[in-house]
Amino acid sequence: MNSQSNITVTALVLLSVLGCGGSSTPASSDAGSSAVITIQNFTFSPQNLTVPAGTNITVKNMDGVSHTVTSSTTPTSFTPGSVAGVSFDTGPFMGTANFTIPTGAPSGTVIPYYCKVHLSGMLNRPTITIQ
Ligand SMILES: [Cu+2]
Repeated sequence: MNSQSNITVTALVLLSVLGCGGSSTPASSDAGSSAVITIQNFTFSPQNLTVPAGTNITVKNMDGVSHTVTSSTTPTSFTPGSVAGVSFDTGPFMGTANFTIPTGAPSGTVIPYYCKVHLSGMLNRPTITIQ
């Protein structure tokens, strides 16, 4: 093979590689989004969870006592409340519970939540942020 045909082969290989590079990831959709909050040793994790509106959230309680995930207006009011119309409350549960963030939840909304059983006895003051 002379140098001229080497250049031609190189060009063809480059073209075919570039030509196959057209695949793209589909645009993400909020439909079917899911996320997990874990409660362990009286601590909610993650400290802040950022999710799209419409997300189904599973809460895993690893402790041997009942907890709740209950929205409030401020991190330390320890009373049920909402932010921008968004509220949730699992009620006391052991094991696993689920709730869904409303599809209309405004982007940027930050919702504090707490445990109705233990109030300030929980070790952190977590939030959910709407993406
Ligand atoms: Cu609790």
